[in-house]
Amino acid sequence: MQGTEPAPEELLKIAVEVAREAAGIAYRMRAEGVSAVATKSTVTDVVTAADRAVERQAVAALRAARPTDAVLGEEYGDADGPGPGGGSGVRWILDPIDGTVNYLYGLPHYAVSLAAEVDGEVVAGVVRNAATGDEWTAVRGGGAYRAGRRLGGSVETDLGQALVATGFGYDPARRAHQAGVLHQLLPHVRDIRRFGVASIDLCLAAEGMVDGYYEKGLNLWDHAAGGLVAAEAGLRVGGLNGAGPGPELVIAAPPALFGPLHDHLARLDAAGGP
Ligand code: LIP
Repeated sequence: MQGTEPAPEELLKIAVEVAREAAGIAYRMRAEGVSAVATKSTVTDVVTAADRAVERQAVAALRAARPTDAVLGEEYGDADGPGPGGGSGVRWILDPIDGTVNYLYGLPHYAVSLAAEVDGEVVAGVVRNAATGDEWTAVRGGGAYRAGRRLGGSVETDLGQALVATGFGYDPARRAHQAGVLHQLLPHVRDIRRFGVASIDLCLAAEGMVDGYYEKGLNLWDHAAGGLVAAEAGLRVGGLNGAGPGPELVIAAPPALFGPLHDHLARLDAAGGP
């Protein structure tokens, strides 16, 4: 297994096993009652004991499966320092509980998000809603699936008829800027949905349960796996002006909607502000 480049399907198999076990722990700890352990970037950016426990367990499982891979996790960062460590060329990108505020409040909408990156390119990903068991998977070039059904995204071509999901950061100044963008975008779309979990938002766009998604301020672990699911469902996933998806902005929409949505977001400086 080590030394030769692993097949994306092989990495997906490991990702799904690890994500299912991690989701089970998250779900059980939720049932036992959750308390915020600490705050991170702002007083509303909470981390729970479960975020940390799930990440430790998932990293240990990944280490057992592929000892020389690198792991980047939301709570403990780069286990092996910047970039692929251990010489395998593989790096796992993990959000142990995406949607921590939902998790804290008991909203059944939070996910384990795990992607495998080979030589800097995400080639496999899984997003598992730990509360409902909904699970989205993708392999680069191999399509995106949920419950054995291949996903194809929305067929909507008119932005004015589009249901768009988005999200807001933890910094009040950033939220004020995001609200300004939303205020001006709202008259140009059907409606907005704010579910609170970027990884699942991207998968709902892959399913066509929303027609598009955008958000500023995401970390790689928020969008790596969900972004592959969306791309493998035929959506365009990127930033502004040809940039890739990143902290400035992540936009995901079918090709027909990506341009109009992009242009509004550029005009409204959605990648700007604090
Ligand atoms: C969350 C994202 C969500 C965003 C929140 C937060 P977390 O990630 O999934 O889309 O709006 O501000 O970043 O903090 O729950 O891992």
